[in-house]
Amino acid sequence: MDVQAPASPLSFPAADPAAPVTQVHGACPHDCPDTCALRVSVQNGVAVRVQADPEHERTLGALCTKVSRYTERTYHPERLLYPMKRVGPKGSGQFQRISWDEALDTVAARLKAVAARDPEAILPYSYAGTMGLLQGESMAARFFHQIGASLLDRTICASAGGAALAATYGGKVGMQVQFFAESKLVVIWGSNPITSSVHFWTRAQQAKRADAKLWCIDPRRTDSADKCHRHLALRPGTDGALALALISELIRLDALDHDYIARHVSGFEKLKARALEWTPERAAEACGVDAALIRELAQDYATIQPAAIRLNYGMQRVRGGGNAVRLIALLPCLTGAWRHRAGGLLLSASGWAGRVRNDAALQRPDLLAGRRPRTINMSTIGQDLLREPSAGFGPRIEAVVVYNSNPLAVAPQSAQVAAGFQREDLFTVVLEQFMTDTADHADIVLPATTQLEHLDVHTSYGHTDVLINEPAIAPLGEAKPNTQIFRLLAARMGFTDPCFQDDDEALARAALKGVDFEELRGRGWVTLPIPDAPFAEGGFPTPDGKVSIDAPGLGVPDFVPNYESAEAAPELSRRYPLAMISPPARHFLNSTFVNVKSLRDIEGEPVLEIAPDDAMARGVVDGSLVRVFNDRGEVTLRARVSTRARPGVVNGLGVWWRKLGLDGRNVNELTHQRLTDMGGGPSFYDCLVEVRPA
Ligand SMILES: Nc1nc2c(c(=O)[nH]1)N[C@H]1C(S)=C(S)[C@@H](COP(=O)(O)OP(=O)(O)OC[C@H]3O[C@@H](n4cnc5c(=O)[nH]c(N)nc54)[C@H](O)[C@@H]3O)O[C@H]1N2
Ligand SMILES: Nc1nc2c(c(=O)[nH]1)N[C@H]1C(S)=C(S)[C@@H](COP(=O)(O)OP(=O)(O)OC[C@H]3O[C@@H](n4cnc5c(=O)[nH]c(N)nc54)[C@H](O)[C@@H]3O)O[C@H]1N2
Ligand code: SF4
Ligand SMILES: [Mo]
Repeated sequence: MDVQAPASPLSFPAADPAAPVTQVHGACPHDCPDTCALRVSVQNGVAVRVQADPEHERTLGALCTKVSRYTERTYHPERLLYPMKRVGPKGSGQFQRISWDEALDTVAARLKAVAARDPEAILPYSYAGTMGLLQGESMAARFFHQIGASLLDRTICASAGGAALAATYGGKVGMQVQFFAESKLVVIWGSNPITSSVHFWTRAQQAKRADAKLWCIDPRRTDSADKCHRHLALRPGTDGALALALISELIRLDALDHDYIARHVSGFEKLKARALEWTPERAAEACGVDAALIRELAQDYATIQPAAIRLNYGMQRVRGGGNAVRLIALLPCLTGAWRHRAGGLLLSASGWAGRVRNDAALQRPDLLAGRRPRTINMSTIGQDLLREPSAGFGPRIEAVVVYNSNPLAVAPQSAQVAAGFQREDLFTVVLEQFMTDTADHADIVLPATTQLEHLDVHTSYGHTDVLINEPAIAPLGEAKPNTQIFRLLAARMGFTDPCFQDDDEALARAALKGVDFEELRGRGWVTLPIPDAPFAEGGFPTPDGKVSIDAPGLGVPDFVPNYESAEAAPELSRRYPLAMISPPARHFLNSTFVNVKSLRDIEGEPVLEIAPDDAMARGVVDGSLVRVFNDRGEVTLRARVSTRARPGVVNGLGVWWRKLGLDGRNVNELTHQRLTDMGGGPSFYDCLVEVRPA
């Protein structure tokens, strides 16, 4: 099946090989902790190469395969270049080109009509298609605040872990990534950095060459796990049990830094009582691993210093994700690993940059003028689009404006998401670069620029630099930056506040506080002044400066089994005995790049990895098609019989576009909309299924 975007009548300009080459500072816009600095080479108005900025230390001289092919994405023959209106049924992908005037008038008229009845019936839906502060959430937020539209809780990725870090450390703060190179013990936990954070992986390799021991804690035997000394392949969602057993072993071995705990940790006695109930044997049973392996990890963590944990969001996409992150985050506090700059933990560094971001200036929440619209959780968009008006919920959602996101592919329980977006009475606007599954359901599609065509400012959640992205080329076709689209819509809506006239240059200058904009522009990035070992002497950003174990309103963290597990749902687990996780594919970024043919060719087809014994028991042979199903739906995938899958767990890789899959669906057909224990996040990896030959 191929993408059904209307053929573009415009061919892109060709570079003149004799023309001089200019180089432009860029920043990778993608939702990736590495936030690389780009150097874009331009020849007579055409971007000819996108490379790593060799001077940016964090980028380490190289981009990932995906983004080194960014020009293929920008000049993709299926780029959306004109506004379009839908002429066939929702989801059919039948569209007709219209003028910007017609598109803007149509959208403004419909939004005005809905807002006149109830502004909360309008929902903006966005995520991290671009992480840029301007094209992400600036003019768009102003626009929806002025309307008084429903607010969106952006939970789909990291909110359980984020809430857990905030409860424990007081913010999303952690080690600086470059110091992992000096660690002697590197624990890679719920993370596959060769895929998802290749620049961190380089640091881990540097540490390994300097004789560090590397552990990987992941149900899947990933490429990264293969290259670590030890791999602990636990069942999905059992990280909390493992962390409790590690704490109990640290206590038993007396590997605690009593001085650090006394001065910088509060609530340890209560945790101690709970942890001591978790022998390695008990945790081994919950995690489905050997108790000796848990003992070995505890022994290493107790004795090898400096010890650094690279935690990633993969492990918090389960019911107990928040509790598990809280427990793991305590480990370096109990051993005093934070005393060294190469010790501690990194899940997210975004809290550091949060100190210089001026989100209020960009997003202008004051435009709400005292109104307090309801908040819709983006992870339950399926059920919320289908909800009737009620006292608890408010009005039915009548209009959705999607930008920087592809909910049809990425949101859980796709059957409901699709049914919601297929509602005939729903007015849907999608700002996109491509005709995604979501754009197929739009009434109006508005063409957006890519990173090479617009200005932006970036912070990072994996390092502590801020970057600028200068436009390298003019917008292609009639595409416009998100900021400009919302500016034009604001004018059509009759909004008169002068903030709707701020141009991108003004927004860029307002985006950060305490950062010299000329310096940022001159070099392409600025490094924030963060201490090398930020918590060597405590000073966590909690109210009392201490690590909080018995957090207010939360109590002491505990192991919380998955919603869909033998412990919590024995009957369900008899019918659907396999746990499915759906981690990222290396050559896609969530659902972005699935339509870039050279990258899709590397990934091949949507696969399901299944362990040899599980395959044999079901008559599944390697390379055959399988039907993966549960009570919510089914999806056809290509079976890969492999020890990359542990017994009892199947791995459905990557977020494929539904229409580029094998049966017009993807793995989110099987996931559910129940939320994590903290932060209201989705529990994508808390999902039971059964598998049969197709
Ligand atoms: N190439 C590529 N890079 C990406 C992305 C992508 O899609 N492709 N996604 C980006 C995004 S949005 C994010 S949020 C970041 C971080 O993205 P993450 O989703 O954290 O990605 P990974 O580093 O692949 O780590 C997930 C790992 O967690 C494992 N895992 C699943 N369940 C569990 C569990 O219960 N416990 C433990 N211990 N491990 C578990 C998976 O097998 C997988 O190897 O990466 C970003 N980088
Ligand atoms: N089953 C399963 N589902 C998952 C995950 C998983 O591991 N398993 N991972 C989850 C995670 S961690 C995340 S973060 C979410 C990601 O969910 P999303 O943030 O929705 O990510 P993408 O699928 O990359 O979609 C981003 C879209 O934004 C568009 N875009 C990019 N730049 C711009 C721009 O400047 N303007 C406009 N208008 N559009 C732009 C891209 O073309 C792309 O279609 O998915 C989640 N879904
Ligand atoms: S996706 Fe990540 S590794 Fe690739 S260029 Fe962007 S920031 Fe760098
Ligand atoms: Mo994410």
